[in-house]
Amino acid sequence: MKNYSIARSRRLRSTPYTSRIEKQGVTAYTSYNHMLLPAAFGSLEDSYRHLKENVQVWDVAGERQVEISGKDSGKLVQLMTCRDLSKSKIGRCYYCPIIDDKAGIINDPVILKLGEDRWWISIADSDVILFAKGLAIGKKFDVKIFEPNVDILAVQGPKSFALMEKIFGKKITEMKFFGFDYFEFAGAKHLIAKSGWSKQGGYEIYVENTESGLALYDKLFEVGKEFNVKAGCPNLIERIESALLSYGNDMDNDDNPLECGLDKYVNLDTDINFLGKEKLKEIKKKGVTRKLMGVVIDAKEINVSKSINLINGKNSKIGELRSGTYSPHFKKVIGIAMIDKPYFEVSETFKISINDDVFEGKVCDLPFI
Ligand code: THG
Repeated sequence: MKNYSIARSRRLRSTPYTSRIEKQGVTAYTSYNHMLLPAAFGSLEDSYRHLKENVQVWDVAGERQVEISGKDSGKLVQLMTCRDLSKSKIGRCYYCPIIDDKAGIINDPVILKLGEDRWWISIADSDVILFAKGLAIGKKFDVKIFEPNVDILAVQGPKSFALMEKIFGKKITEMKFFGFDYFEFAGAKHLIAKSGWSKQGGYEIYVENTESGLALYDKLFEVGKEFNVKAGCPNLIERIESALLSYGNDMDNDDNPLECGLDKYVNLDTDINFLGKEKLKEIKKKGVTRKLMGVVIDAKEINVSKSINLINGKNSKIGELRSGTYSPHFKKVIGIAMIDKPYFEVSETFKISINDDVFEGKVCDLPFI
């Protein structure tokens, strides 16, 4: 496949870290919230192995924040998500599907409760700010909605704890998963959460003070030498093996959270008010007609740039593959697929065409491991 460069313009925003990662060998970008998101630093498989054993620093500034503050901010945030936030606490992060009135997923952000009347919605790739503003205008809510200058740096991998402890002290290792707190560095306070888009452990630093953030970026690499730190980015192999869902790839506005296995984050039995609640109750009562499942395919490589149909022995379509990669762990191709009823059973078999060759595959549960 021929590769093309990506044309730069104001519309496709750079991040404060772009010049640094370009010196450090970024080889591919994707776009995320109208911003450059690094997609590779050379071989995906080398980066995957490195991430599982060491520590990486990621420029994930594309995970933009939508700040919602004001008297009605709690009401607006709850209106947008099917997860019950009535008992949410300041200093905690919450993974929350945002859905519309038809229960179609708008986004699957991490929501941070900064204060009783102040929230950050750390978004996946869709324009949540427009949805939030539309709702606030329609409902005449007393809120302020804007995109603050926050550029996240993720520190991921098993050695991230030792590296961060060297810079910030023991307190940072005592934080709970999905908790956050503020830590001082080079004259600025940084919000740091124990979170990140890998299952290898680590932190996310929500950089508001760019100058201090860049000094911290350099410090992470200086102190990180002894931990074999490298520049990295969300890794396709690691995230599929870990079954971390990617909005726009694995699910989009035509899917609902129950089809996507996000049941844990759907609360229908409390008296909270959110868009799509009645619709979701109806879907739950009837049962879903398709489900996001894992698949394992007897192949050595795949490149998914659009949905690929999965066909059974009777030539019927049983579903579509939405993401996939070769997995060094399983020594096969693994992927995430939307499988139609009645085929969404573990061990259901199918055929798939990859680069004009036909391969055999099997449906399995998520997560794979
Ligand atoms: N970090 C931050 N913002 C983000 C992402 C992130 N915004 C976009 C995107 N990633 C949102 N998607 C996810 C998906 C999964 C998780 C986080 C963000 C995640 N899930 C945990 C899991 O599946 O084990 C736990 C969730 C829970 O149980 O609360 O971490 O990565 N800032």
